[in-house]
Amino acid sequence: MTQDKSKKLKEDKTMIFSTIAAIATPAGRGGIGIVRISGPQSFSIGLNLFKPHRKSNESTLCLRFPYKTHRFYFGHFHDYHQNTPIDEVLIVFMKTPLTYTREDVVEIHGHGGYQALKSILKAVLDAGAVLAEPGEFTKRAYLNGRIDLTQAEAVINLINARSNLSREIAFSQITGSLRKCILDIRKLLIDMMTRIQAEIDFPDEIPVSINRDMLFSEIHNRVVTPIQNLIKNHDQYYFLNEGIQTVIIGAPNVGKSSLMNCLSRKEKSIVTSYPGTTRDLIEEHVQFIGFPMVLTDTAGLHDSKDPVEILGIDKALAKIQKADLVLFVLQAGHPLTENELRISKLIMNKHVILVFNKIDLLAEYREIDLPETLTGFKSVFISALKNTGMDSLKTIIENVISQKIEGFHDSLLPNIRHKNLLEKSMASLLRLSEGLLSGISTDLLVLDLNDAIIQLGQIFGENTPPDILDQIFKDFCIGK
Ligand SMILES: Nc1nc2c(ncn2[C@@H]2O[C@H](COP(=O)(O)OP(=O)(O)OP(=O)(O)O)[C@@H](O)[C@H]2O)c(=O)[nH]1
Ligand SMILES: [Mg+2]
Repeated sequence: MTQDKSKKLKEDKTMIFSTIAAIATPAGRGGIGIVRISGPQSFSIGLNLFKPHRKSNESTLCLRFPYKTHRFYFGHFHDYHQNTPIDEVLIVFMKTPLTYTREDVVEIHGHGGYQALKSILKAVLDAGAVLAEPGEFTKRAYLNGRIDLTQAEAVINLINARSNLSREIAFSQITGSLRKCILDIRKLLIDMMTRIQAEIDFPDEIPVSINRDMLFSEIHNRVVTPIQNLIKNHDQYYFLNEGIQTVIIGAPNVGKSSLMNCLSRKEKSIVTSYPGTTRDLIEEHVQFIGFPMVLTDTAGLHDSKDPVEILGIDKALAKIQKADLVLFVLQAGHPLTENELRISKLIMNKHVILVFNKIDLLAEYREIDLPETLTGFKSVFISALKNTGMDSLKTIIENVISQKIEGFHDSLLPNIRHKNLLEKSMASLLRLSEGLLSGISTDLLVLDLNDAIIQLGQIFGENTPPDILDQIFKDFCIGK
């Protein structure tokens, strides 16, 4: 452990000395629910409040503490003040260091109702524990050195994973894959630093000065390229957890809200025969081939004088800018109006699917001329009213998603915090590379190298400022 890390650990000692507790399972009714305790007093609290149904007859166990570690025991959990039974529970005592937090941990598995769990928690708090902050168990796991910051962040990603792929990536990160990758890159930089430093400190003892060309290509191939790949992974996959932003647009009354309802299989948007029904943005989360998608229904785009509608149209226009995918709804068999031609110019540079709706009103298939701005886009014919053509539309959407994720077989996925630090270290490395080529003095090279090493270290939690740590753990749920 580095000096800085041990200093930080000392600063957090006051926190570590307390014993924390929280309900670890989601609120609401359930078969079982768990109260978790961690810290130096957790065993004595559990011992005090739990009364086993059968006394242990294991001769090896100490009489004062008659439980084996990591074993379940059945019995009653008691109120602290009255000493009356609250619930029938299973309890497990887990001795440090083989625990989630690396502290002594006790878990009480009671009945899942909120009142039952609240009573257990109250007894534990009355007995001396303090209520845990969100993410405090994981924060302790980090502060006690069991996991690094990338692994702690992966815990929250795993809990929040909305697609199978994001779950797989989060799990891989929990096992330390990203940490190892960054550590390897950083180790290379530290080795370079040692070589350069040796030349500065002992110029007479180093027979040949460092080969700057070799150092340059080493930095480029073994450091800059892997960092660039990590940043690319982030950019390609940012939508894994966020969801692919898909916006449904078109002129008023073409059937945008009807399409929204078909795709989300809900009566999400109001549908009427009056043009201008939808005013606000209406969002719904759906899944396509295991990927989350945020569908947004919008106000019909046209030249409106109605101040309320104008606000809705402005919101729709802003949403188009941010969208990953645009579903442009048009009426099948009808030539594009002037208004629709104007809309088509807004989406020229977007990923667009042309959705020709209301085919049920056409007696026969009629092709229409498309403006040049729209000819490159895939199109599909549907009837949102009759729910026909949806499978073809879904297939096209799935192809768009597949294209976006094509070539991604990597489980290394930096989050936005990691990406920012990777970019900062890249900037230092680029300065270093320029310095190497322009023959800058070795002392100055060391400064840039050192910056890059520090920035990479912050990814897994070395010298990470306390406010950043608070920010990371604040997003956790209580009990994790
Ligand atoms: N025949 C037929 N009518 C449809 C179809 N889809 C929608 N409609 C009808 O068209 C009218 C407008 O539908 P909406 O889904 O509200 O259209 P919109 O584009 O959301 O309209 P605004 O919110 O006003 O911009 C309603 O009367 C729908 O029942 C379709 O496929 N065929
Ligand atoms: Mg609508």
